[in-house]
Amino acid sequence: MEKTFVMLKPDAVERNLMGDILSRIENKGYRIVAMRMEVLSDDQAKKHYEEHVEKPFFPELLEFITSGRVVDMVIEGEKAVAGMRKMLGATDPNEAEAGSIRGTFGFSKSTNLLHASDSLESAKREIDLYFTEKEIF
Ligand SMILES: Nc1nc2c(ncn2[C@@H]2O[C@H](COP(=O)(O)OP(=O)(O)OP(=O)(O)O)[C@@H](O)[C@H]2O)c(=O)[nH]1
Ligand SMILES: [Mg+2]
Repeated sequence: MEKTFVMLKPDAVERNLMGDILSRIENKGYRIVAMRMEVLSDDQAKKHYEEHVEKPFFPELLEFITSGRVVDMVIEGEKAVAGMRKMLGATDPNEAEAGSIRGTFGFSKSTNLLHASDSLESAKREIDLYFTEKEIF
């Protein structure tokens, strides 16, 4: 069993896609271990996306990810890290597989609905950023 970190981004919440996305995750058989809605501070967003802070697109990413409510989640399941990335689809929704979440609902690379950890190592780091050990049993 693996745990991974997933975040519904402000566009997913704003567009009332929470239910659709959560039911896909549940229908897949993954367990939603922990979940919280919040508005990220600049500081939290910089920690979350630390590998992108120097990238040219970072100011746009920072503005977007702090622009509204997000939903932080820990998802558990067999091979859940790679499995959730597959469910998301490619970063650019216009290149994402048709059946994926981004491929189904998304249309813009900068507002692509959700985030999921890209490796077990990132999952551990990101889960620790958002949840305490006590919350993720
Ligand atoms: N405008 C713009 N945004 C980008 C570009 N590359 C990445 N981003 C944004 O930055 C986010 C993080 O980039 P990556 O970590 O490479 O992509 P990802 O892992 O599919 O997306 P996340 O799950 O959000 O981390 C993406 O989800 C995009 O919204 C780019 O070239 N231009
Ligand atoms: Mg990423």
